[in-house]
Amino acid sequence: MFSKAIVRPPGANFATGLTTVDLGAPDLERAQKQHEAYCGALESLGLEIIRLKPDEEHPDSTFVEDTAILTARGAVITRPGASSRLAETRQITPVINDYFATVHSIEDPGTVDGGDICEAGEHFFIGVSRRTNEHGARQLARHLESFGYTSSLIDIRGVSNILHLKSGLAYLGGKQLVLIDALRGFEEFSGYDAICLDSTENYAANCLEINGKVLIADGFPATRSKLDQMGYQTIALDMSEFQKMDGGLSCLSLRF
Ligand code: CIR
Repeated sequence: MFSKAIVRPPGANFATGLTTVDLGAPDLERAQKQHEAYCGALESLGLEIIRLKPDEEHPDSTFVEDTAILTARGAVITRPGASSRLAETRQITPVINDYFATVHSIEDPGTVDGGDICEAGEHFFIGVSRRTNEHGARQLARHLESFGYTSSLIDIRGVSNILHLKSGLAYLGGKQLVLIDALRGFEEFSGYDAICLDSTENYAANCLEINGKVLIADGFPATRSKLDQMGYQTIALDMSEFQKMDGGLSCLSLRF
């Protein structure tokens, strides 16, 4: 169960952030409204929202998930793989220190983006990507081991069209994963049940199980109905402006 979520609304410079998708420039006002609706959904699931101020120096800082890995046994401050995002951790560290007794950090030359880290109960999948390098992945694996968790590294550098591991993977509890086709072949997922997505709905893979419900991006009816049919209670949220900046549902919060 989660009780809190750290969020940071998008700042005035949001549209100047990094993106690899060609969906046009985001509309700030719409993004702010979508962010508010996201916070409202988290509140409706019982989470207290820790709302940080927009950070006008870092246009991607609304994607707070990339700056830390939070677990029930301790936290790890990351070292984001994009140089324009490196200093975001300076702002998040004091907030994490307020809530966690044990806080480790990823050190140079390691890089880790939180979007590459998928918690699956006692196990963590760590994506090695264009943002998370092998140094960072191994450092994180050691920190997680010191907390008593196991982990496996998933090299997604050859998988096209996903920025982070969780752009194509979600864990819904038990043995249940949501997976895009391109990730199905990894043997690390073989002991799990996978909900596989229609290729036109890959963006919906970044869904978020919170306290018994599943947040899903709006506009992906096949995925939503698959989840509904399996008995999940879904809440659909409009994510259009964040999608334009390569962001998904998970990246907008740090949950613990
Ligand atoms: C970036 O490229 O870093 C941001 N525009 C998007 C980050 C998305 N983060 C995530 O999926 N965890």
